Amino acid sequence: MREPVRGVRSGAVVTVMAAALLLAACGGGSSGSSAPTTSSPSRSAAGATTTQTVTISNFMFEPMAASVAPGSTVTVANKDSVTHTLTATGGQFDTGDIPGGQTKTFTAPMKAGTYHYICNIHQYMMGTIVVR
Ligand SMILES: [Cu+2]
Repeated sequence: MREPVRGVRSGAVVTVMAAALLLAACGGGSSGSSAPTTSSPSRSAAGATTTQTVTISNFMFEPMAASVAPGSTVTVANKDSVTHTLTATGGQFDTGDIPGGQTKTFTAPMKAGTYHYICNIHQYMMGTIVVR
């Protein structure tokens, strides 16, 4: 007659553990945000997307308006199969030729402001670097 007793006891232990798990889950949810942010780009106080990388694909810069910290190193990844450049129209920065599939970097200006750039090869390709 021991088996039914053991069955009841182990069932009670499982119930207690489940309750503890529920309590732990509830306790952790009150202060955290609902969306995990580990893989998202960090956000500046102004709400603009802050990035260290500009991607070129399909003859477009992404993001078209990248917010970066003064003097930061910005990586430009060319995902196209043709050569592009990222060249400031005011001459503040220029990656030079980035062959298809390759990556180059440039240094963002130290002075806060909005800097327009183009691809020197395809001058209809445009984007903006916002230093803040
Ligand atoms: Cu281009």
